[in-house]
Amino acid sequence: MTTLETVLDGLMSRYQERVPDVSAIIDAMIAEGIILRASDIENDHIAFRTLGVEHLGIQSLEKIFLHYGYTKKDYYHFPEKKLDAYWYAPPAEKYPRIFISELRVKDLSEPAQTIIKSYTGEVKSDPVNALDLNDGTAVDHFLHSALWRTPTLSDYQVLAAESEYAAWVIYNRYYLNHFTISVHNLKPGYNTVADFNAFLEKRGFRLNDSGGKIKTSPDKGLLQSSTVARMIEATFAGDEKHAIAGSYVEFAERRVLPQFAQLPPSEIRREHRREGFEANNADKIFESTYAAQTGKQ
Ligand code: OOG
Ligand code: NI
Repeated sequence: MTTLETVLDGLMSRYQERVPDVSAIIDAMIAEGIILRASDIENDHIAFRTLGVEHLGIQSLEKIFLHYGYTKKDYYHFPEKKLDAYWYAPPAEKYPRIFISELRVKDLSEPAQTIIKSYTGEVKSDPVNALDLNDGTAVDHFLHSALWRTPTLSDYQVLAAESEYAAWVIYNRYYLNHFTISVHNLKPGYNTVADFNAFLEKRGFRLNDSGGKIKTSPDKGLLQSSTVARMIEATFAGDEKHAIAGSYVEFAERRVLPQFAQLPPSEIRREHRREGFEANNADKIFESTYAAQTGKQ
């Protein structure tokens, strides 16, 4: 296994343990005869959330994936949610794209910034610089260990009132936010987001309906949907327990670009389909962990 594969495997196994919908969806796909085994799933992309403060944020986390041969691509900005993001193209088609977003902490209120910095201030230098990136086990451990003390429930709640994203990261840190099932190469009846959504809903999965259940790019080439994050029991400082949003699962359909519309289906590869992401789709997908979707405070 390459170092990148060790890191990706570690992310996926922790994510699958924490997010029961992952196994439930894979099992439903097998039961429905859509795939034979989990490894038949094409992972379109994975996503992380970060805090834009000194020593952390995109500039820190991205170093891991740039080291493994990922290429930094387009920038996206989300003014209302106070977020910035980039996507990264993988070194080979068999690996997922990566989407990393970052909270513009300096744009939050003073009280929210003070809370965030009381935690992130414990990080005195960029932790990725201290990592041996060729040691996959060390990187896996880093991505699943605490960079700051366990937050208090009251700090979590104050943050959530201003930025649900901030609250999510203060508790969940670099846990994978989602992986994404690529639907366009599945068999007919399941190979569009519309059809796949129908299958998911028939099986009882709840979809994020912010802006509609199907998020479509203006060029109509990228269609996305996602489940609503299930609540997980979080243990805050002082052993206080409270249910908060965990992670979710996303679905993506990348249509063939108009200039390749005449290609026979057997010749269609990744480079013939719509690439990248779409800010308006992403803006709504972020809400998969927000109370308006999860239905919980
Ligand atoms: C990421 C939301 C955006 C996409 O594919 O556009 C996204 C998040 O919730 O952190 O995943
Ligand atoms: Ni996504």
